[in-house]
Amino acid sequence: MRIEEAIPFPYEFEIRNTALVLIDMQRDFIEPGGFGETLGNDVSLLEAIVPATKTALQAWREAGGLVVHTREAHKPDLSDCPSAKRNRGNPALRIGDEGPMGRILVAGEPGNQIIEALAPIGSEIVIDKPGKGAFYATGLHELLQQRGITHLLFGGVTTEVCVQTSMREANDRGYDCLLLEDCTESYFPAFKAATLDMVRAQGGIVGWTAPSAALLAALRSGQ
Ligand code: C5J
Repeated sequence: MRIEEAIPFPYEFEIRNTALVLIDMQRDFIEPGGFGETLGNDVSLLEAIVPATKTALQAWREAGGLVVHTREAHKPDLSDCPSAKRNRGNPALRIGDEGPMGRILVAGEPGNQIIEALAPIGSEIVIDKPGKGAFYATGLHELLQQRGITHLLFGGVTTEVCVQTSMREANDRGYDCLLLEDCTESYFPAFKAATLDMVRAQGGIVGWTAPSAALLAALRSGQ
């Protein structure tokens, strides 16, 4: 398969060697009334990517592609949360505190669940990650290697934090990565734009970007 419109040049992949990785589409970041909103963020920016992401996810499932979901999630005893992460900025609500949707960024809490529209199904991989990157302190690389995955399509939030970190980690591990432009978002539009530019600069130093419509077209045409 080939995504002709990909920047900085066409992206080639085989479905059997490619996974769709959706980063941290969890309620606390995306839904009104969650942790993201308590921090003063406009979550409607993030909510806006849900329809395109859902369409891409459904098409990828129908094509038989592997799906990976991640959540930024700590153990209930916070043993995997460095104090530097918990205390930085002296926030009113810290990781592990009781927030509007349960304990902030703690596995198993209501706010830590992936939003209903994109909920994992069947044998899709779900990774709870204590860091920003999906490869740090998780078994993701090994799981992908076991399945012969060499290419990753990324979506999720936020573009410049967990998505970009995960893409850079993947790049260093040898994956060819493409970021779906309309399936990722930031609370800061300028940061999203800068990240897309950074990823594809210098001949795709981190990878490629493309609109999800280009992926859908490739899947439809089978080429
Ligand atoms: C993610 C964050 N998922 N912004 N987390 O990007 O802290």
